Amino acid sequence: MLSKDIESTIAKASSSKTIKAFASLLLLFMMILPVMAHPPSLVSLAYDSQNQSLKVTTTHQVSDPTSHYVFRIEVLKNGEKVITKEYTSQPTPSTFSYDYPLNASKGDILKATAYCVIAGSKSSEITVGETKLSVQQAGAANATNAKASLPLDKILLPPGFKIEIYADNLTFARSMTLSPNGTLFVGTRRPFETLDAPNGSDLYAIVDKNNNNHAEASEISVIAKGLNNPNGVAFKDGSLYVALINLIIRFDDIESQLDRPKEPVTIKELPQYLMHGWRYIGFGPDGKLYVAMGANCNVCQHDDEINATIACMNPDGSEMETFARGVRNSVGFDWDPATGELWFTDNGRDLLGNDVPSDELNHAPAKGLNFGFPTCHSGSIPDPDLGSDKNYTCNTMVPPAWMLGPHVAPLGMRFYTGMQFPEKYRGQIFVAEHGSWNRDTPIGYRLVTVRLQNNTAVGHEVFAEGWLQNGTAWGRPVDVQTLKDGSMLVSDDMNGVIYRISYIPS
Ligand SMILES: [Ca+2]
Ligand SMILES: [Ca+2]
Repeated sequence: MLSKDIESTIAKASSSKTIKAFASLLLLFMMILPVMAHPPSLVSLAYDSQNQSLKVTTTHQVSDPTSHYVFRIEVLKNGEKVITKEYTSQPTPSTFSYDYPLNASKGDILKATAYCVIAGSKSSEITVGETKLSVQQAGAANATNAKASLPLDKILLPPGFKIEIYADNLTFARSMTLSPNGTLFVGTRRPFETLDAPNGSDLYAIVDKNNNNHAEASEISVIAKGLNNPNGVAFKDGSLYVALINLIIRFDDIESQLDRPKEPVTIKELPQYLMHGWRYIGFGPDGKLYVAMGANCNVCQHDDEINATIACMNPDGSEMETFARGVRNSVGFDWDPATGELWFTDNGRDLLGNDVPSDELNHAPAKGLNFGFPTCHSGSIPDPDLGSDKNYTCNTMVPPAWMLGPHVAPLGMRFYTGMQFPEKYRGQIFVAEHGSWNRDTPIGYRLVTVRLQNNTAVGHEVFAEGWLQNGTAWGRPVDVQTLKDGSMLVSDDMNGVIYRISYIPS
């Protein structure tokens, strides 16, 4: 609307073709810029006392408003829910407004939250009768030069451990993998709000050439730019495998050409699902490439066999088959070095409340198991819509090996195979919790360990916390990776950094 007004104003001011052309260019620039330049997502409220009507205006930049849209608007009056409206698309690919009849009087506090169908929500609040409109800007944080300002002293670790910055300026750093030579590869994924932005995100490699346990700028290579959310990385026989949303690609002989790699080879085409489409990959002890295929929904039944599974294939992409089904959204897995068996994290469905279901750590000792989604959550909770058939039972599904808690968002996980950390950590699973996005009281934003005994999970404790302070997160752990010296790297996509946690015996 704003752009149109400006265009017509400029066009009216003169009939000259040049000025009209300039106005069109300006309009084009204004339309393109927000998508290219990591737009903020805004929610603003305006209350019309005379007509007893609330206008909720949302900015949500998307390329296709029928597949990526604000699906729910909720309004609270003085803390009580008074409006819930659901939608199956949004009216425009950028800014749009909805008007709702609402009785409110001076002093009432109105809070509106707009929920994206993929993930993420934005809120804003006003007090009726106040002249100044309260607009809350809540774009995803993306400080890439944050090294100096990150409050690492807030991170609590067990005695003897310390945390420092290993690498920074790695915009949207996500999954990590280490080659046998010690090259660290780092995948990335854009924030939910700009997942489909045309400029994509980059892929990094780090070689700590001077062995000082820190990646100087000269030790970081950008392998590729502008990829479609290259979240997953895996390394085998000299080649780097990268999972984008819609492709798995392979860079051959990558370590000899980190700065100017040859064009990658596509080994597999995957569906372009935005929701839960950021793929995690890894090579199993069987030499197969495993890929997590997240469900293309919060909760749904689907015809697409590949949806909500962990699949595996030959390294050339052939003979893809389902390894595990009923997996909603796994963004981390690893094989127990003691047994060769797969363990994986899974993120539970949303919108069942603050405290259910629990996110999961799962154990898949064999192919062909079903881990419950979408009918059965955290082992015993039938889905209120899809699992309520009385003929249905959770008994045939594999329950979680360990309940990690609701909405903690467990992503990367690894068995600790190093020798630097004390004995009690060896063979344990470290899990990075990205943290909740839609829980009233935020939870997660930490590292936890799960203790195994006789191939069974028997305990769970917090290892590192402090990224969440007074309900506000300043960092979000994504993946963990042990270095050869036994120290542990932790990626953080909110700050675009990798931390290194080491242990120094007293
Ligand atoms: Ca270095
Ligand atoms: Ca499950």
